[in-house]
Amino acid sequence: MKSTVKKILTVSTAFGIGLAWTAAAWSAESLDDVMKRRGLTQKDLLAAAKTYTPTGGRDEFLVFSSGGQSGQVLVYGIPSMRILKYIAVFTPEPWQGYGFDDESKEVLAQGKIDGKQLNYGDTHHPAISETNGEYDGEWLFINDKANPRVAVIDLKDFETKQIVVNPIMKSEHGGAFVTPNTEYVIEATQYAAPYSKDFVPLSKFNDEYRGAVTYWKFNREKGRIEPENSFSVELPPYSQDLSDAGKLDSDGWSFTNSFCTERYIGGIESGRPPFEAGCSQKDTDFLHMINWKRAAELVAEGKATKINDHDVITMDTAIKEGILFLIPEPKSPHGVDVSPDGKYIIVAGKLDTHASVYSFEKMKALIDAKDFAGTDPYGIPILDLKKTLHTQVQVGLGPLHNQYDSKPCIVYTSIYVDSQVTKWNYCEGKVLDKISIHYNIGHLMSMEGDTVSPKGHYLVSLNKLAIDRFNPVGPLHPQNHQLIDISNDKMELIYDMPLPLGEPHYAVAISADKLKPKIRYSTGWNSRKDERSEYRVRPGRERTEVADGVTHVYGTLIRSHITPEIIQVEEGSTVSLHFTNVERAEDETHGFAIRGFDVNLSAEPGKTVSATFKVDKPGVYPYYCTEFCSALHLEMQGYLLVTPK
Ligand code: CUK
Ligand code: CUA
Repeated sequence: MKSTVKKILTVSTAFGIGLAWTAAAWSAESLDDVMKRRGLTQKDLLAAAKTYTPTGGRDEFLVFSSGGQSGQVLVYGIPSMRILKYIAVFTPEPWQGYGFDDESKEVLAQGKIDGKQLNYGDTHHPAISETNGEYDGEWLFINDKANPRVAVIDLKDFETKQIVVNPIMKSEHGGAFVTPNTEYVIEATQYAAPYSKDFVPLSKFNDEYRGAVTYWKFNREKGRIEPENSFSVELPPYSQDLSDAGKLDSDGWSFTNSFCTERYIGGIESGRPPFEAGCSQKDTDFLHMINWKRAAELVAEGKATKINDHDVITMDTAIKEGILFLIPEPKSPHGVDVSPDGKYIIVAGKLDTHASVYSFEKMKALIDAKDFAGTDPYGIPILDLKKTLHTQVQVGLGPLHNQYDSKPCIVYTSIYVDSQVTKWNYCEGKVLDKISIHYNIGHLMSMEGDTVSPKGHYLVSLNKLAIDRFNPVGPLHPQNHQLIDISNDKMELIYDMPLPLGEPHYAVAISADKLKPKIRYSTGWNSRKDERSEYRVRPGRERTEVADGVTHVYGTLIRSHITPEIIQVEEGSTVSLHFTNVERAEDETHGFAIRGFDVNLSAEPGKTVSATFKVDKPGVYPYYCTEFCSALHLEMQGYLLVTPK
């Protein structure tokens, strides 16, 4: 062995490790042959070299992408664009046992609405926890647009730990965004609705339908949101949209834009035009500016009103205390993105070809001087658009979202209608470069691009349509994530990745070295509660106990036994199986499946998982391990015997 290695080394030193030599030595085909056969250009090769990751190689960045209507989060690497994991969040997912074991069912049950179990979500905006405005790689949050909820995912094990249901919203969109030290996770309404659960006629839209921004208090030590310490600020029934937290200069403030400030409520039957026409009567909508630090103090001072058992700062209080302001923004805005230094807020309006750069300093000066241009129908002070603008730049048709570069003053804006990305300088207000993408870009994402120190290098265009980019797989196409090299003056498209899950909205990318996921759990761990499981058991102590009419089986999983191998109960019993994977080896996950009970467990090393179900009928039910874990994997099985009464 040693001498072979030596020989190769000697040879390569003698001839030089030239490309031609390597290709000739390791493959019958030359690089030229492959290029000819596959019709590749030099440019393609360069792109391949920028993304190809040899076996065992690692990625520089990890991406957490929303999975849209799949209710999940997708994890992939950059630059390889290799998919690494789906994280089940609002949707049951059997591979992870999510929604199939008792522990994770409890998490999903936290997300019940009006007592009803929901089996999906519409995930839009993932947010990584921050310390001093930098991603710290500890937690991930994501919202559910369809059923206003926010989930907490632990980046130690990439598992969903908590779901909180918004107590006052019926529709949301502007979440999840975090404040610079993850004090709060922000969630903003989309379509206004009454806070109460009762019916309120549309004729009372202006008076009783409301928007809001909720500030979910995150307890970092516990790694959980504390609903009891969270609060909301009441907003008018404008359709609120994306939000962002201020940072550095603008820390303490949050920004939420809106559309349809006409408060139009549609109705073709009544002879009125449809929503899209009714919502386009004015030239501008409103950017909401909220002083959340002061708002939190007001709550502590007892100035909030309890609505649905939740602290709400009413508009009247917010106006009186000077924590809520409006600024006109070009019609139908979408993204609102605070610059890395916190000095500027860039808003892109879908119906305007311009992106507007607001100056926080100018906004603050007007507020301090109480220099307002008037109020809205609810008495909220409005700042003058012109007086708050730093500049407006024509970036293309249908600008949506903005992401920042590591180079100062550089921002990238997604251009939906033109299917382009525009690179521009927001300090000087000039366009620098444009690149066409395929097709219909929504969000875009640069590396750590929404933090105080973006990392540059790459940009991903998250496209709504794939059309002809991949082999056809029926009328429902995958989405297309396109990787763009932004390290040079000109943007360069280097990879297309199909995303066969749901519509990706936002995604966030973090330097891979900031993530420190664990390899195994402490033995007997309830991963969803982050504590030792009351059902853990050590090898040799496996047993069955009957308590309160439930047969508890305390079992273990290790190559290549399921202990116990025989479980015998009487028909009509409720069984509660608890399995602890007592492996210490990396990646030795065992599964547990049994016929007919919708039970499918995933027990990663150290984890204790449970399944409780009723056995109605006498019979023989084989069970087995679902992971091909060793040469004796098929022997990892047993029988549940249900005897007649
Ligand atoms: S949204 Cu989908 S492209 Cu929910 Cu952030 Cu803009
Ligand atoms: Cu354990 Cu197969």
